[in-house]
Amino acid sequence: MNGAPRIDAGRLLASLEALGRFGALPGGGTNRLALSDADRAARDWTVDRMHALGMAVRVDAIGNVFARYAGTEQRAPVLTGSHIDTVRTGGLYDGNYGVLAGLEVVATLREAGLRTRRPIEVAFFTNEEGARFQPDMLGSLVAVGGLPLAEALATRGIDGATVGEELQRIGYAGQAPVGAPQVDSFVELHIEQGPVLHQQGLDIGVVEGVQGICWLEFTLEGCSNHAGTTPMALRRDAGLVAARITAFAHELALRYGGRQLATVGAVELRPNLVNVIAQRAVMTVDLRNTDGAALARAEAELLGFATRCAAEQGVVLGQRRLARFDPVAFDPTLVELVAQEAQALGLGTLRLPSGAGHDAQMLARVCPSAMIFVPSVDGLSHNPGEHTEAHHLVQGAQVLLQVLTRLANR
Ligand code: HGY
Ligand code: MN
Ligand code: MN
Ligand code: MN
Repeated sequence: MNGAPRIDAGRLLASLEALGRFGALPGGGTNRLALSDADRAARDWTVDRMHALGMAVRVDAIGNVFARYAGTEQRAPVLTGSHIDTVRTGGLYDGNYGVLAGLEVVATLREAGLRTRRPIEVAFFTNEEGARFQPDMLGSLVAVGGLPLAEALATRGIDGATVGEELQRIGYAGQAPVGAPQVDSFVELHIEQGPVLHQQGLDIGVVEGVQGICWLEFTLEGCSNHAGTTPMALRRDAGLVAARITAFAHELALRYGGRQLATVGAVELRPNLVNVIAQRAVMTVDLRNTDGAALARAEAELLGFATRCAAEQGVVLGQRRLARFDPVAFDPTLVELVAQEAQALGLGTLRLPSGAGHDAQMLARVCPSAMIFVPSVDGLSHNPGEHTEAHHLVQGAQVLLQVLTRLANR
């Protein structure tokens, strides 16, 4: 174990519990949609902690927040961080852990009177989840120049408000310009959100990349009619087409095998009444694959099926892409550095791809990036039961401290 200072376990764990207060669900877990009142309160609390650590804080025009712990030299910083927005059924750790562990690293270095050569910056990015506004990773995508700011600000969420309106409302329409941050490297610490590390009894995931993501929204316009008088052959049933697309997506994933995944997470029927044939259905399909070409084939096949099925039922199909990101591979040198530091601590490691999307997927476009995973008990996430054992949370933060220190002293 080299002379690196040790993470303060109690302080880290207490900060995770404290942040979990904002948007806390009655039975446990977190509902903190991006730019909601709960997100504003969580942002304010996190910025206060950044200031308390003597960090210089800036907010950019899409609401990303960056806090800098000055180095001994004026050079491009090493960046870490993640997100603090959650899905409606979130846990304590998805995103929050990477931000608070970054602040714990700074607190530990500061207490030890240590400064690295390069500054260390800790960030949280806007709307990583993509639950309220699509696409996901919106803030980091704009930060790296992947989406024009004006287009992002005009994005209307599932509740009708735009990103720009909500940033103004909660006071996070920042002054700092957006556009590829001048950073040396980016390292994101995150829970795995899948079952692999926990099943194999390992401690650290050395993440080699992030799989591709495709989010589609289908709008199906049929004809509402009486459930008791309309012969089956005369129906234009939007609900039937939605159900068939759902079944097709599931079977397509099984047929493709490998790491192909398909999820229909949202379906809304109108008028949504027991005795009325559905006039309208709006649904989403989430496709993922580590193989970019297979993902493109799956998307094309699904669109073809939806088109045919809607036509057969006399239903008008509308479609739009909500998100589309190719798989990314992280920087091999940084990936190796993560493995070395974890193994130097005697931790069990495994190299693996990330199933979930992350801000690192965007930062990898502009600087060498890597991720560190810690186990998720039973792989549960996007669920209030999301859990990571305390010793894994502390070990992950210790690995982050040592990786950041090595990078910031390069
Ligand atoms: O959808 C995802 O993979 C991430 O949680 N935004
Ligand atoms: Mn996350
Ligand atoms: Mn998530
Ligand atoms: Mn363990």
